[in-house]
Amino acid sequence: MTTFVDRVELHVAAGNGGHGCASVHREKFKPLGGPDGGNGGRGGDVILTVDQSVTTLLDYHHSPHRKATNGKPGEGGNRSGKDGQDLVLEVPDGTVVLDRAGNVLADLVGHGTSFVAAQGGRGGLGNAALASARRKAPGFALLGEPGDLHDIVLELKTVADVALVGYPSAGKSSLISVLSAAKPKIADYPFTTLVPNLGVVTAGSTVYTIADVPGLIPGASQGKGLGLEFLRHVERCSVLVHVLDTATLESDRDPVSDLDIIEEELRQYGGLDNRPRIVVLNKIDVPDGKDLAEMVRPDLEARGYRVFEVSAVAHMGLKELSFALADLVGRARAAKPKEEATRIVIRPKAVDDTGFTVTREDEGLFRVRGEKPERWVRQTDFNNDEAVGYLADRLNRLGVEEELMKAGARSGDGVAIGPEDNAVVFDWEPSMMSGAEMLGRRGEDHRFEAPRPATQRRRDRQAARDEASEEFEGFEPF
Ligand SMILES: Nc1nc2c(ncn2[C@@H]2O[C@H](COP(=O)(O)OP(=O)(O)OP(=O)(O)O)[C@@H](O)[C@H]2O)c(=O)[nH]1
Ligand SMILES: [Mg+2]
Repeated sequence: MTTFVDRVELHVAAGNGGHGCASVHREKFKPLGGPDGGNGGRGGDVILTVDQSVTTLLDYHHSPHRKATNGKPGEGGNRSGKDGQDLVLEVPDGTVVLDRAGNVLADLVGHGTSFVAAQGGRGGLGNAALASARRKAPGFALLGEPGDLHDIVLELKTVADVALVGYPSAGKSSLISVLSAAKPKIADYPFTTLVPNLGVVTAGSTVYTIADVPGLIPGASQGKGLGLEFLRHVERCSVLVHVLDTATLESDRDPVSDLDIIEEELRQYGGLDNRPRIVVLNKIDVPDGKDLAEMVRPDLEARGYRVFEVSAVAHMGLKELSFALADLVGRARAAKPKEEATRIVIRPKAVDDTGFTVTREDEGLFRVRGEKPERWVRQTDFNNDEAVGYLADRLNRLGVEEELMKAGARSGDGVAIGPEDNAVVFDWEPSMMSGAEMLGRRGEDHRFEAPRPATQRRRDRQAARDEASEEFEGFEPF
């Protein structure tokens, strides 16, 4: 059974915003007391947060679809809808968040570090909030916006101070088991370790973490053995330890050439050159091992390595090793800039929402892109003529109409607001976008639809307006 997962694809859905409410206050003897529809609640965010007690992404492997709750709709009597609840997903320290194209969105290191992976939709304003001196009794409310939907990849890069690298069966897991309280699997066949092990070592007053990765063999960088994939778990370590086997019986191997081969694989992987390294000659409890260790020691020291002779099984040389590591870790920590004491919350970059663009796409088709116009379109209930009129007013005030005019749009041309696969298309009429009409949504090809003649459109709009105003007859100004 899998118990460790270090890469998952996760589908996160934030909550939708609740719709605003269109309602009219009613009281005895004062039947139409003015708009009192409340705002919809905000949809919940999906937030990733580092929890140091979590060590694997296994949970997300089993259930990769996660959704925050929706905001509740507003209600009459000026009651706002409740906000949706944020969904907090706990991830291991060192989780990297990527988009599907492999771009890094966030690198979550340190307990409590958070990342908003999907932002909840805004709630729609109710008609009470939409009332103004000019629009005293709006007969419409804004729709809640859909929450973000994202496919993301989580990749774990273990955060350890010290990483052990070496051939299979060199004794890496054995070392972790005697230096720390961790109890990784140990056996006399290669590739016992299939996933990294993590242990906590206390040496004097220094506490540090130590991790191993599955054994490396020549050609690992070409995918031999378990390949170099697991080396990402040593990327964050500050000290590298070469664990060399002095008791192997393979004729073509010896500690020095083992070291050269592992170094070559590390070089192929890249990015680890600046880590301080030490060499551990393991298994000196075996008589031949001790002899071999003594033989190769000068050679290794001549290459600039500090060399430790140990036996994981017979507990020899461990204290010296663990204090030397503590010293190196301490120096590395001192050299690092102080970590922020406060929790870091990383939010996706805010999109520039100040502007919009108008492009001519086709004969008689213009496209408007921009954060605001697109949001406003999402907030609009197209079954409500007044709501559509309000949208037109907002677009005009932003200057969309002016830009369309400059771009050469003429009465009757199509105007699409939004991306190609999810746009709302209007028949455009200068300074009269009210009564605009949606011709196609989501994949329908609006260009095949024959626009109605302008006169017909005008008549339809007038009819709709008459209908709408009838509803408000007898309204008292308030
Ligand atoms: N005699 C002796 N045997 C050891 C020593 N350290 C480890 N071994 C043995 O070597 C074998 C491999 O040990 P592991 O700790 O599983 O080696 P590893 O480097 O983690 O191997 P992989 O996980 O396969 O990469 C086991 O049979 C251990 O008992 C030692 O100091 N002396
Ligand atoms: Mg192992």
